[in-house]
Amino acid sequence: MAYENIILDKKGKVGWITINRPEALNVLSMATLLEIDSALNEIERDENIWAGVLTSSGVKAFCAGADLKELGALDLVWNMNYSKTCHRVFGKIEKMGKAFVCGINGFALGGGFELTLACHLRVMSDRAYLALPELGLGAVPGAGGTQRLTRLIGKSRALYYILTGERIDANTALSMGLVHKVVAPEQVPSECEKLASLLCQKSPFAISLALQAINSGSEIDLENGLDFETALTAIATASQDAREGLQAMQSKRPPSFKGR
Ligand code: CO8
Repeated sequence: MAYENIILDKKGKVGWITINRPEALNVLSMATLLEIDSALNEIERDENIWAGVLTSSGVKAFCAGADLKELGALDLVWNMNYSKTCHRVFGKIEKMGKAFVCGINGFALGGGFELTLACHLRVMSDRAYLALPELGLGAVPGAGGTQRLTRLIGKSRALYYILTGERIDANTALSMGLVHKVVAPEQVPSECEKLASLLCQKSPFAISLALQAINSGSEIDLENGLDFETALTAIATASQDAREGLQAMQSKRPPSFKGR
């Protein structure tokens, strides 16, 4: 499929989605969201793609959030549909079963910040910042911010950043575990590439099970979460990849996983 607002690249086993409207601060118009959705479907269907990178063009803005020109019409039904589309598309990243690295190369505001939260690993430029300015616009962080940020950094901190809209710089984000790596702006793509290629050395089947265990398990009580973990461990044990992983270990050679 041809895209206008994003670029989809397949480099080896990694699918790269780049939001490509730097002149418009890479805002998430509905059209852009739907293109991201289609690109995710392509990545999901492609068995040769084992991991994803989500980033954007330029170094000023990773994404300035929802397109305020669209949202500004204040059409209740349209805006609810927008929020639900964000939930559906961002949820696809989270639950697809392939790990996504987010390259935050500039500020990530509102829906842009919320998009980063759906990815599994985050690399942030030391000049970037994150913020949820929605309350100051008379809106709420309606693209998953009230839920995912709270789960990632805890209720107390999430309350602070949502209520104040205060900017979170890269080192503060790192100290809270909100991002995993902080690098110079020009190193964001190479650091994403490094992490993604590390992911591609693991069994993609085991990664999908681990993501399921973490995503679903963290929403239930510990006892049921541990039972779920045992069931997923049994499934992993029956895979060809587990056999290959053990044989490779015993023969002191790198494993050659197939995702089966
Ligand atoms: N949407 C559309 N246009 C934007 C946006 C945006 N989010 N942000 C900036 N622009 C436009 C500006 O209007 C301006 O346009 P023009 O040149 O035509 O006047 C241009 O981009 C450049 O902006 P600035 O001159 O302000 O550039 P600066 O470098 O000084 O500042 C900032 C850049 C910091 C990004 C500043 O523009 C800003 O604070 N923008 C608002 C960002 C924001 O509030 N984002 C959150 C949006 S709300 C959201 O994402 C909620 C998602 C979930 C809601 C679901 C409920 C329906």
